[in-house]
Amino acid sequence: TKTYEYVKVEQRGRVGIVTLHRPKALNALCSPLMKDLNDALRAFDSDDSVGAMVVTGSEKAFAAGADIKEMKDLEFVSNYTKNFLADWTGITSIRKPIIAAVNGFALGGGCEVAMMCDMIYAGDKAKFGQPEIKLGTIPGAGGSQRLTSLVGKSKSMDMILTGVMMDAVEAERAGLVARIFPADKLLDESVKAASVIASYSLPSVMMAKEAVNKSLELSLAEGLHLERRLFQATFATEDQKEGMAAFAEKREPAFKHK
Ligand code: CO8
Repeated sequence: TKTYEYVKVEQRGRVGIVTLHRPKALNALCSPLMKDLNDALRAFDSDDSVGAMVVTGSEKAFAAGADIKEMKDLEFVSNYTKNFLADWTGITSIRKPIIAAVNGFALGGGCEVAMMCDMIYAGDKAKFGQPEIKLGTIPGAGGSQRLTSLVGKSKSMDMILTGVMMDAVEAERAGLVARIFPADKLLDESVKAASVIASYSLPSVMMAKEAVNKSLELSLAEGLHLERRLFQATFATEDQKEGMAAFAEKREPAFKHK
């Protein structure tokens, strides 16, 4: 496995784990860290022995945001001509499922990276926030868009306009977080869930992810059309035959991911 400066990678069974590792700055997302994160996820995405991924940080911080010290002297013209932040969206082109396992702070770009993943599992001490307004700026990597579709307009406005943080319980109640675990169990539980996903037919898992993500962009009619076509397409896989035969024969399926 390749090694990186700002992330650690590990594979457990069919699960690829990427741990953000910049402890001195609470995993502040400097450009080289974002490059390492994207490269590590892409490597797992194209690795046939991996079926799902977990992205995590440390117990104190998932990530405390974009690197403020790196960002503070940037100017509009170079932001625009170099399209600052455009490369952040690499995570959203990963096609296998990604669970964000969030302990501690997920602030600004950290919260945005977590929301680019497919679901968020939180440790019970996690804190989510979009505090950019306190720095004289606004969310720039999807905060105003993804947060609003996850928690609704009023809570999104509250977080983005006041900079107030949400704790794990509130974030779960609001729909930002899928499940909460004790902080020290979070990674193992996230890997366990990712292993369950990775045990299922990979083409169907990828189609399911694609269908859910498209629901956020397409009209209902277009979304239902896409879903029905993808559903029909699963019948071209050996795994659909195996899954349904196993049910009829009262045995466990043995998926081959094809
Ligand atoms: N950028 C750079 N360095 C950081 C960041 C950051 N976002 N967050 C923490 N650090 C550094 C601190 O400067 C400190 O370094 P040093 O020891 O050299 O002084 C070290 O990490 C430890 O931090 P603290 O001493 O502050 O730790 P505390 O436990 O006292 O506080 C907090 C923890 C509350 C998380 C605090 O560090 C904090 O408020 N951090 C900033 C949070 C923030 O404002 N995040 C939003 C950033 S803006 C953003 O994300 C814009 C997104 C737009 C898209 C992306 C653009 C690239």
